[in-house]
Amino acid sequence: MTTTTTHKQDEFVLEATRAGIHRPPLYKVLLLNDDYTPMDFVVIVLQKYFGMNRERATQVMLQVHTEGMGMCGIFTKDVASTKVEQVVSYARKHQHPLACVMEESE
Ligand code: TYC
Repeated sequence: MTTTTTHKQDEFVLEATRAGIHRPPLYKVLLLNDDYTPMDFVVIVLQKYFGMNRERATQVMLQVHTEGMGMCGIFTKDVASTKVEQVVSYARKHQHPLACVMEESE
């Protein structure tokens, strides 16, 4: 029973390999709260790097502020990594400690 299931899964994996149709692993980009970064600055970051309108950016910023963390979006690895670099670099340029991280999303 277990053997049959495993075998069937292997066949699907092999099929996917041959056809080149893997889903790429996806990564969440998260903003973390801190006590110093101004709220307006976080709203600007969410609009500038994550294409949110002002209303949505304000909602996400307030979620981060009250819950400690919030999601900016889900991206492929390279895109997530670039967003994290851009956000951190922009925050440091303006001397804010804003933290932005990525984590694999199942
Ligand atoms: N907690 C910050 C403040 O009170 C605002 C803030 C929100 C900072 C979201 C970081 O990711 C963040 N000024």
